Amino acid sequence: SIKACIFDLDGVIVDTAVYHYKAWKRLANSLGFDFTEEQNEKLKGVSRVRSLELILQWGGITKTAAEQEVLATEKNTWYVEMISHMKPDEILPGAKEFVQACRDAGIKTALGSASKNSMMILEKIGMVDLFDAIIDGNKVSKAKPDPEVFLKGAEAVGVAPADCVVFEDAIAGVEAAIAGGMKAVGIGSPEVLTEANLVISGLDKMSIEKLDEL
Ligand code: G16
Ligand code: MG
Repeated sequence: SIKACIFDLDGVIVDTAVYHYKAWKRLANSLGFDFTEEQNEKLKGVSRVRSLELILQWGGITKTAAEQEVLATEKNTWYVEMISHMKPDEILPGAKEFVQACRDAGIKTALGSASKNSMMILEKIGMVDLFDAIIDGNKVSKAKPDPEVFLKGAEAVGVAPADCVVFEDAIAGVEAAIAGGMKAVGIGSPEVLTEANLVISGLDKMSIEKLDEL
């Protein structure tokens, strides 16, 4: 039976994609090209450095590693300014309730995010104390679909991977969960998250009973 639930942050607990989009668009525009919402979709769950590489590629621009670091920092400064205004009402429907339900049922909870800003977001939305472990971009070296972030989460809460369920909105995240020997619940559309054991539109559609069916 399931002993731990590991949650991705962006797209599962909150929707920060719009803030990433605004910050990346501002950066692209400052470099003389545009950045669309369609392109932003492809950056979900992708690390900051890799996202920048892709954006520069789409813009047909080459930058040195040192220049890329400056640009990534610039984007992050704009992004952090926006998320510093986040409020608990930005928690996605049912997310806080389901994480709490897990805790009430004796199931361990962990965060498994690519973001290096996860702590700030959790503080702003008032959910820091709902996670037994927080594993994010500051603690991992290999990006999803590598299972590192989820394996570290499982280890931190002392649960075997086979007894863990990962909640993910990105294809690479679902792949990471499966690669780590865990169950995966996709948040989004079944046509996209084909490898997931179950796909739901949001955590408001999840329940402890459904965990047992996985
Ligand atoms: C999130 C977002 C990605 C973002 C990444 C890194 O991943 O989905 O778009 O690039 O974090 O964020 P930061 O620049 O804050 O370190 P996740 O894993 O929470 O879905
Ligand atoms: Mg995500």
